[in-house]
Amino acid sequence: MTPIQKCVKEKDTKINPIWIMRQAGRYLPEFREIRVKNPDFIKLCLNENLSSEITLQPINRFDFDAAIIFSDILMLPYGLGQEVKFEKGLGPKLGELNINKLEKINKDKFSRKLDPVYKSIYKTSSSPILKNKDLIGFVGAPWTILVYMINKMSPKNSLSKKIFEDKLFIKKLIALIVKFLKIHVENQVKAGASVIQIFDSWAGLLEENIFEYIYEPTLDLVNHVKRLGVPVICFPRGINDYKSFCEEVKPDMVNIDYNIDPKKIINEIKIPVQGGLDPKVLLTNKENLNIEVIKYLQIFKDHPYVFNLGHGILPETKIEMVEELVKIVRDFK
Ligand code: 1CP
Repeated sequence: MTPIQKCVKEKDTKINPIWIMRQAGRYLPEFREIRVKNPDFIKLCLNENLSSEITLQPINRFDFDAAIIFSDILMLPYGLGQEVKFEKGLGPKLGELNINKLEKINKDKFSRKLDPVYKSIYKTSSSPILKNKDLIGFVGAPWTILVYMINKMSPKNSLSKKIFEDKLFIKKLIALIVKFLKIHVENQVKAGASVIQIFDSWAGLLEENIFEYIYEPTLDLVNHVKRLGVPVICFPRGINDYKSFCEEVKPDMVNIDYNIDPKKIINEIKIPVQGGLDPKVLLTNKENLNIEVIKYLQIFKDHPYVFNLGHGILPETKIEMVEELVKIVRDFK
């Protein structure tokens, strides 16, 4: 059994597997080297050899317990035929959203468009360096994908709440997104992903309709992953109430964000937990890192816990701080 599977299925508290969100990314010089030669981000994700190589870069360097496939949550709208571009400094830019066109996309066409992602998973999963490690496949949660598809850019840049007024349209689009997320997840598991993580990066935007837009569609997707026989981790970033999220959606594991008090979580949540550490702590110094990391490890010492951050690692993070982080986690217990 792989480390995360052990944590989920056996509720093993003796080990704290470690991996970090965005572990294959711009803080790694070897990633930057490939990235400058490949300015088109989507094309890079669709290059199965490079995507596989990038996926393994952080494993080669830090011996993490899990790899996460180098891809993006926005490959879903791309697979549905909506244009997706990444502009330097601006983040993603999506093209026109035409629901009539989207409704004409069938399963085969979608899967063919994303086939390099599945080939990359297949190739990576058979790599000897991943023996006894997890290979995590992932998707964005229905709500977060909907936000990007409708807003056509990161809500960080600008967001008009007005775009969520047409409830009928939203319901229709969410149903379509869920249908294709299920196909995307299924293809990833068939290709060799041993765990699925669902990123709901913009769950915190929603103040009402949480049941309809977050809990219900995510539960539908979570049940689908469970039927495929692999553990499913949810990351509802920024949501106020992790307790009711876990009770309603019932993931196998929940990733907490860095604004959440881990002491509150340990009293409220029975399922295995992942993450929490503020990625900014990695920008401070080793003494402070030690204090903050030990805090999480102590709080979760009798709880199945996968060490991770409370959001993605920042590009300016120093390699030696990541090395120190792995050492602290491995030396504990
Ligand atoms: O070089 C670059 O500029 C590319 C940066 C980059 C990378 C390395 C993007 C653009 N995506 C990725 C890969 C990626 N994205 C991975 C796999 C690699 C790994 O984790 O090691 C994963 C799991 C994601 C997930 C992802 N993409 C999320 C969910 C997690 C989160 O950060 O909240 C989201 C929201 C995206 C969209 C996205 N992709 C990239 C950008 C700049 C954004 C927009 C973020 C925003 O709205 O601010």
